[in-house]
Amino acid sequence: MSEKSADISKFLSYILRHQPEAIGLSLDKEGWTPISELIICAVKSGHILDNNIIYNIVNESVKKRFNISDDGLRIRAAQGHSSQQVDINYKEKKPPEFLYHGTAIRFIESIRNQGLNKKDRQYVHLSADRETAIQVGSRHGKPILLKIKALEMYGQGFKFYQADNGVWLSSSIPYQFINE
Ligand code: HQG
Repeated sequence: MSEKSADISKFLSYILRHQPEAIGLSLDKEGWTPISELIICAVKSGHILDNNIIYNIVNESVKKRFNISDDGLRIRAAQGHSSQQVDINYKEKKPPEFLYHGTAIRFIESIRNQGLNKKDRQYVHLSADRETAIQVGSRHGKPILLKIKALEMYGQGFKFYQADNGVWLSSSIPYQFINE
């Protein structure tokens, strides 16, 4: 992804996950907003955006960060929200035996005390593969990989969800289900 695309992708993530009101945009409960309105609000606030730019960013995203509706008219972020406007009705799903979470070594003491919390987002984010988890952890500093006993948690009544882009979500992970 070019430098410029990366900036636009970050802008879209910020608006569609966290602060739609920063450009006067509304999202529905499922996180959707009309692409036409996104473009109008973005342009009004000084960001160059059009249909082509949006479609390119969506298609270039290896992580499939954004979904386009079947009719091609609406867009949403697949996961990662903190906006109160959004409460996506993710489908519950039985997880594999283990899921992974990458974090920074500097957080580990606090995680030992509290387990994994969702922090500013609506869910704790987990991945099915170690590589992705390590990459996610590296965003915060020297990474450490945590192995989550997901199926055991599920067996004890904890709920798991999977976003359209494959990212696993759960409300919290008590430390007893975490292997360092
Ligand atoms: C940590 C990206 C101390 C947690 C990624 C993480 C992901 C604690 C940080 C998605 C803690 C929150 C989400 C505790 C959790 N004490 N630290 N008790 N509990 N933490 O960014 O999982 O590229 O909100 O380990 O790919 O890093 O943006 O979550 O380090 O899927 O599309 O608190 O964002 O996607 O950080 O990343 P974040 P995350 P995008």
